[in-house]
Amino acid sequence: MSSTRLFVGLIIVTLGFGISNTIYAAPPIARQVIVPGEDRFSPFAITIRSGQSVQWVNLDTDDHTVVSNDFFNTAGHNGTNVLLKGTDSNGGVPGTFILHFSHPGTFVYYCRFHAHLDNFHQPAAPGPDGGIQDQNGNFGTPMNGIITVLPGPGQ
Ligand SMILES: [Cu+2]
Repeated sequence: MSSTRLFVGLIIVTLGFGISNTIYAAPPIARQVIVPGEDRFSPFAITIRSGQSVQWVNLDTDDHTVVSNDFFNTAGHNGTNVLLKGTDSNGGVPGTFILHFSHPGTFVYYCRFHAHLDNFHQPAAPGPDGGIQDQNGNFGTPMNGIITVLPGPGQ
């Protein structure tokens, strides 16, 4: 092998390591779930691919939480119970939280401040002052959401 070919080969190997290091250090955020200035996750349901990440962003002034409903969850991250700070308790900036999903399944979650699980493991509104408010001022809908994780490339 000539020294020129060896040199070119080393550059390619070096570039290859650089690219893969970048990918593994910062998995791309595929989708965001926003908490607007009220007690709900938006959108309620999202679909991603295995290998992708979801970022929650709390734009509300109030704190919220992301709690996994492990009776139904098959996409991992069982036991998730994270405080998602609102701007009032986070120095004026939205609190954020990221989960990376590495295999297909379903991730069902709720906010424990604005929903609780009933005897059938279904989210229920805490009422009368929590959850999503309807046109009549009633808080009948619990704050919850669902992520469907489809197989990723090559799965
Ligand atoms: Cu909440």
